[in-house]
Amino acid sequence: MSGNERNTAATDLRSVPGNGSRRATPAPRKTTQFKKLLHSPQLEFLLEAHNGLSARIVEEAGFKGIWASGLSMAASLGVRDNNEASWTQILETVEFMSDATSIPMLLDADTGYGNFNNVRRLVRKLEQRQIAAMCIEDKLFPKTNSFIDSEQQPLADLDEFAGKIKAAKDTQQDPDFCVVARIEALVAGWGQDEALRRAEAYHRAGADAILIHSKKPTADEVLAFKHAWRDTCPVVIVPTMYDNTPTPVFRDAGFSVVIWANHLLRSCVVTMQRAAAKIFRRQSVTTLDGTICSVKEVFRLQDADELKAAEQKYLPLRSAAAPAPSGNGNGRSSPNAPVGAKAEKATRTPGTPT
Ligand code: SPV
Ligand code: MG
Repeated sequence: MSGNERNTAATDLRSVPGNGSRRATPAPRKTTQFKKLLHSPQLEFLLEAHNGLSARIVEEAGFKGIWASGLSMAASLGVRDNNEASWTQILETVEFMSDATSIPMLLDADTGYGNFNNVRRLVRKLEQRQIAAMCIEDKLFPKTNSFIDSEQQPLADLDEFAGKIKAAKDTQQDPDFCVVARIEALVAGWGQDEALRRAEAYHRAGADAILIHSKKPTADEVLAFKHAWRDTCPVVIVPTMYDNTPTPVFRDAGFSVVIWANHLLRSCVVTMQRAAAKIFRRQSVTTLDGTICSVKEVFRLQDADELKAAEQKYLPLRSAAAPAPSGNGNGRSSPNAPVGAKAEKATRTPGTPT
C-alpha cells in the first residue's frame, strides 16, 4: 500500500508509543483531527515539539496537536533557523515525531524549501508520514527567523506565494490535509492593509487558515487584523513576543488556534544548562536527585513495555540450559538452539532492559 493510499483510508490505525508498532483501534485520521481543531468553536492550542520525545511529552500533557517548530528543530540540531538543516533532515525529524504520537502535527515548513515544485514534493512526503498540516510563510528561501532583523527581510511576491498554496492544495491526496498560510507583513513592517491584502489572496488560493504573525510586545496588531478579517477563515496566532496577553483575550477575539511555539525547547535549555553546570562543578551526579527523571521514566516514554510484550509474542522460546545464541548478535536464539514449548525452563532473550 502506498503512503497516499494509507493516508486516505477512512481511519488511521492509531499509533501507539513503541517504535512504529500500531494497534487496530480506528481513530480519526490526523488530518481530520487537525481540520476539526481549526474549525472548532473553542480556542485550541498547539505546543511546540522538536523530536520524538518532546512530541510524546506534548501528547501526554493533553494537547490535541503539535507544532513542529522550525526554530526548535533547528536549535535542537545545533544549527540556526536559516534552513541550515536540509528539508529532508526536517522530514526525518518530523517522521520520528509523527511515529511517536497519535495527535496531529502542524509542520512549520518555513517557505516550503523552494518554489511551488518543491512544495508539491513536500506535501507528498508529509502525507506519506501522516503529518496533518503544514504552514508556509511568505518570505524567501533561505529564511531567517522572524525575530532577527525582521524589517530587513524581504517578503515573497504575493502571486508567487499564492501559487505555492494552490500547488500544495492541488497536490494533496487527503482532502483534510491543511495548508496554513503565514503572513509576515506585520513583522516586516508592511502594515495592516498589506497583511489583509495577502490574507485575501492566500485565502482565495485555497489556504485552510491564516497565521498572522507579530513581533510586537502586545497583541494589538493581531487583534486589529482579526477584527478586520472577521471569520473569513480560521486565524492562527503565535504569542511568542506578546506572551503576557491573557489567554481569554485570544478566546474573546475568536482566534482559532494559539501556538506556544518554542517553550519546551526553552525549558529544556535551562534544565540542561543547570544540570551540566552542576555536574561539572561537583564532579558528581549525586546531588541531582529530584531534578532529573529516573531511567525508568525514560524507558516508559520509549514504551519499553510494548517491546517486552512483543518479545513474548514473537521471539522463540529458548531453554535456560541451552547455550547462548551463537554469534548472530541480534539477541535472538540461534536457529540451531533447542527451542519449543516443551523446554522445562524456557526464557527469551530480552531486547530491552527492565
Ligand atoms: C517557529 O517556531 O519556528 C516559528 C515561530 O516560526 S517563531 O519562531 O515565533 O517565529
Ligand atoms: Mg519557524
